[in-house]
Amino acid sequence: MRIFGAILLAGIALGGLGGGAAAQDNASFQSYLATVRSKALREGVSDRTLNSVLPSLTVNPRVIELDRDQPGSSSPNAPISDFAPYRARHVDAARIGRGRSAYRGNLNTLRAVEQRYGVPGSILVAIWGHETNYGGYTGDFDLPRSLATLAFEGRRRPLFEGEFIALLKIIDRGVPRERLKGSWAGAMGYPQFLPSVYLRLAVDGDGDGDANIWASEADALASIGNYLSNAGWRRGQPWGVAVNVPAGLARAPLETRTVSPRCPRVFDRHSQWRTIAEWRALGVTPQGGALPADNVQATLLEPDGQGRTAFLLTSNYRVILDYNCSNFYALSVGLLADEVSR
Ligand SMILES: [Ca+2]
Repeated sequence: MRIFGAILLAGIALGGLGGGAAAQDNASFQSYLATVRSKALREGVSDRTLNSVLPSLTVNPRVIELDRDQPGSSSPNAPISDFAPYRARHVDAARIGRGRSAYRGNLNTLRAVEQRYGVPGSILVAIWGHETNYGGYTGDFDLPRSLATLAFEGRRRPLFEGEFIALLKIIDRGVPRERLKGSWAGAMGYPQFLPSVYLRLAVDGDGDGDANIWASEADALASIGNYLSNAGWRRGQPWGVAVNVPAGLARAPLETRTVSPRCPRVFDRHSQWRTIAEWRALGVTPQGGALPADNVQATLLEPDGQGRTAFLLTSNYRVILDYNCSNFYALSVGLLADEVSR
């Protein structure tokens, strides 16, 4: 009953955003933008950029709606589903096929990026495939409007205000405003970089002097390589390998005892680190693929529980988690990469 009451009240509050309320909303949006303006000026954004962008902005109600619909954000204890169905959806024949064409079509670029950053081309392509279906969809929200709206709405203001100011700096660098399209939450271009990530890590891959992650595949792949290298990718090491675990393996002594400061629920599912030699001694065997070298450290993840496919994961797997902190995402990137380069 109390819940029903709360929903009813929320409905009245949202329904009341017409007419005078909307005008008031717009007035407070404009006064919020004035505070952003002075912060941005202090961070070196030019008057010219601020004068051309800020007056053009209005609140985007669709973006607020999407932000409030975010799944999972309110239920940290929701049960974790199985990986197998996710894998079937994300590493399917269509995505593998398109990945192989993307891989073959960009071989020279991928070789150059791999040489420079040490990250295999297949991993770059798999991230590109997961983020935007190899450039098939990159989002068409006007990013200045989306980010200003999210910062104004305030649920995650420090994050989005910072990203909005980063976007203004990108415009200052000479990237045309009309190029700045992306997801409703501010992810941009083929690699879906947030503006702050673009400023730090986007690079020019095709040599024209412009890091155009929206339209140049070479720039996008080089930027993903730079990102992963910066996050600690170890050249020559695999991401991980599918394994069989002996039925009697004692899991309790292997359970992790550390709590990660970053997305703890994701890291909590990994075992303690052991060398591959130690895993072999415990009876863990590869499913088809080869195990990494004996001295490589790896953790064990059994995403669908005991007796199902398990994975030994190296530190490079953690680098993929740095790109997007989800075990299902990182496993599915690794598995797609294996298929793409097969
Ligand atoms: Ca370029």
